[in-house]
Amino acid sequence: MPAMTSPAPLNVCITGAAGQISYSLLPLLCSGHVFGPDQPLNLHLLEIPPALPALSGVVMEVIDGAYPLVKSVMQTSDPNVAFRAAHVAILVGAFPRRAGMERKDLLAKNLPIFKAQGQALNQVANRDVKVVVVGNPANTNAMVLSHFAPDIAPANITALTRLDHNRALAQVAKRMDTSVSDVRGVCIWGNHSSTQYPDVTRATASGKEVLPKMGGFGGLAEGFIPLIQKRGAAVIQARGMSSAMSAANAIGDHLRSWMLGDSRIVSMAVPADGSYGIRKGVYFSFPVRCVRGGSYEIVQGIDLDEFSRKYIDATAAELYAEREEALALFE
Ligand code: NAX
Repeated sequence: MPAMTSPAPLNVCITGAAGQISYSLLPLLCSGHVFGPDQPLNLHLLEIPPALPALSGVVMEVIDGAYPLVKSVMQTSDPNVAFRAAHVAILVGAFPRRAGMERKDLLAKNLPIFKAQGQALNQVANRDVKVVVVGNPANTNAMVLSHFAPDIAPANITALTRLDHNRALAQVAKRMDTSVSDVRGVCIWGNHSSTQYPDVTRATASGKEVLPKMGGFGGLAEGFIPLIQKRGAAVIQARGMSSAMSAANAIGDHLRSWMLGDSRIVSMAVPADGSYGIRKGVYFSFPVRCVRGGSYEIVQGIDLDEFSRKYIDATAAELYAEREEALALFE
């Protein structure tokens, strides 16, 4: 019988590794849930210096998890060390939004972080590194990162809108009294912000149209759409902290679909290429189809009604404005 050889380890970098999302994400990665049960990993964990003591506790827990797939764990505060030879980079660490801060202030605080991380990725990461930006404002942070990483293909940099996608799937399944696995055709357009457009106008659940059950366009506008747009805020209000378990699960879903392929249409914020009239230069969430081996394509040919177009234009306008603000800060 031929000897079974396991694949070479994947170098997976997580930034903000001592934070709450990372704490929920690490068990999913280490157990093989995301990259497969035979895929060994080298973990590269990045934190800012004040959080390194907390990170060393997280590392002890990873070791104590005795995960057979984890071949090594590195902890550092230097992006040039953390991103070295990275195959996958999960950028969770970001400057948090404080009370009274506007989106513009958040952008200004995060720009230097994503500029420095883009430059480091460009220098030391694997040339085909797959990047998912989670830290907010995620779409525009991805745009900044890509700008400062000119040797990494822009399509290899993405931002997370899978949590919004999953929230929409779950609410449709609940209203249609069915399982999430029977729901098709849900997607998120635009920015991971309160302007995002969770689109269920063409969705089906167990083959049945969803729109009539959701109260038609009026019902969507009054109920479903604001529910999804404000779900993150509702979790913060109830829990006193932002979504972490569901965010980690969504990161796992995003990477699994991207790396291993997915028969369903999913949502990812990716570089706009002119599809659906969205101008190049922003990272925009589209419905995408992922093909095994790390490629994806924006689903084409969707006939958008006037109702959807209005929401898509509004979230695009927000991203164009964020891009202008970021470009002004580059000066
Ligand atoms: P935490 O505050 O628990 O953790 C963030 C960690 O990042 C901290 O340990 C901090 O020390 C570290 N950090 C800060 N700057 C860093 C830098 N320059 N390099 C490396 N590490 C750095 O936040 P958590 O709840 O984990 O959320 C992290 C980010 O995810 C936030 O920006 C949050 O807004 C964003 N989210 C994005 C979501 C999405 O769907 N795109 C959903 C969940 C979440 O709200």
